[in-house]
Amino acid sequence: MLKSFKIKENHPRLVLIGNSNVGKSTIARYFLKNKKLTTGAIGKHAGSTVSLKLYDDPSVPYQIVDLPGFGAMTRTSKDLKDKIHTEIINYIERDKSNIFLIMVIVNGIRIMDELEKWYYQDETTIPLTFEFISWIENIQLPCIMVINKIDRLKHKELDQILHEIDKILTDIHIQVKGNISKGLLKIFTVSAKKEMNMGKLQSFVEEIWNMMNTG
Ligand SMILES: Nc1nc2c(ncn2[C@@H]2O[C@H](COP(=O)(O)OP(=O)(O)OP(=O)(O)O)[C@@H](O)[C@H]2O)c(=O)[nH]1
Ligand SMILES: [Mg+2]
Repeated sequence: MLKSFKIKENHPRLVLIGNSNVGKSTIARYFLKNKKLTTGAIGKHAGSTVSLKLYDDPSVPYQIVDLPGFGAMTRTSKDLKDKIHTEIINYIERDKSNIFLIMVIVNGIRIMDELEKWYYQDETTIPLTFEFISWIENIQLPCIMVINKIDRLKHKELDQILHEIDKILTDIHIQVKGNISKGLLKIFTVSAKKEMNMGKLQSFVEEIWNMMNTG
């Protein structure tokens, strides 16, 4: 599926990764000047983006890679999910030198259910999102975690989510770096749809972008 996508040229890229329906395409749209580039990519049905999309907007200094959702897809077999998972990892490894930041996006409305299902019922497994963050740390790329759809959450619910995420990160020995280096740098809580905290997210991406370019 992703094999048709061949990246040849050297160009800096911002990579968006996360389960289906978390809002990757909506976030990509926010970062693009030419909003038409995402036409048709934002869908109500989970799994609407089934292949890797590369957004190349001449007004943005980097390209944006919108990766296919790796889970929770309807009408998707386990084999296909595993294949997508492998393709995502292969792509990142292959394109590592071009990637200046990875955004790991989660759906704030669903994250508690996911933690419940994957973590608290069976303490030997961690949700795929955290598996990815851990893997990104190991390959020494910078990433941020973005909790989206906070417009649908009460303050108390968001606090609880942040508390639980903090706990799981501690359990898997991942620290939020808070400065510009490798690994998990920061956690953002946003609503891409209602444009809540998106300015903060954009400023941070710009900050990293500037750091990378001034050495
Ligand atoms: N309430 C709310 N809905 C959102 C937000 N961001 C995105 N959505 C909605 O969530 C749905 C999925 O958004 P997409 O941007 O298509 O998500 P995606 O991660 O690209 O999904 P796939 O391509 O299927 O993997 C759409 O109906 C969006 O309008 C948000 O901040 N709040
Ligand atoms: Mg999409």
